[in-house]
Amino acid sequence: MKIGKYYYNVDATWDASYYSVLGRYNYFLRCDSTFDDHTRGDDYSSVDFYAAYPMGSMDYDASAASEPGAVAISGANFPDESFRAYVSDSFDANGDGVLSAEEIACVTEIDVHDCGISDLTGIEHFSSLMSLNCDGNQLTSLDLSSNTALATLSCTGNTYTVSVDSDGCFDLSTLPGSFNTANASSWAGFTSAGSSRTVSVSGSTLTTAVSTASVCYTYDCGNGASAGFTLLVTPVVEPISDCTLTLS
Ligand SMILES: [Ca+2]
Repeated sequence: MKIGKYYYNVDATWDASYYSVLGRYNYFLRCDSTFDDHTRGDDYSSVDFYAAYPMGSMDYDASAASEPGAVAISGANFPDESFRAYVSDSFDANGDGVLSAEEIACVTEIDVHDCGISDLTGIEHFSSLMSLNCDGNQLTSLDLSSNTALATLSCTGNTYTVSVDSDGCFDLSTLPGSFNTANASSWAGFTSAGSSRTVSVSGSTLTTAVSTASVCYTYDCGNGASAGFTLLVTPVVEPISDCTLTLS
């Protein structure tokens, strides 16, 4: 089983620590060094095997994720797959799939430019973050209200493609992440040639002319920061109905 960057022995879950906890089981996954009564075949103990499948350096215990201040590197906490992979590769120093309070405290800079990220949910856990570069992604919103140490933000060139219906309407609540209409302002629409087009927002519905190719807005990220985002608009081509082709 792979957790974080390391492999653990799944068969060690069988009464793994029965004798250490009187009267009940305490399941965990053993690392290689504490599973010394297990015999490996040659194919699974070679230098090449260990290089390809690095073993955990300590037993995995899910209770580690419930330590004060610890955050599991999970889909629930970091929904965007690319951002989650970046967090795992960059900040999970011991590779246990969990950000400890100590690991979180070490994170002062995040540079995820051009990573194909559409949702930076999870950024709120990095309370020591001082510098964030998220240029060139597919972000449509950003909440930095918990990043009170942030001093430098670069958030440019974020574009996300949306489809409007034949009335030029789009439901903003379907954007990834936690887009809040109340935080968006200065709406502006443009044709592909750069001419202005009217944009109106009512509730979560954005309405614009069908000829609009892009919609720009300013977003209040909290904590005194703001950023500009762009929606690239693709009109839906609806099928022509009630059409009879007559051959003569
Ligand atoms: Ca960790």
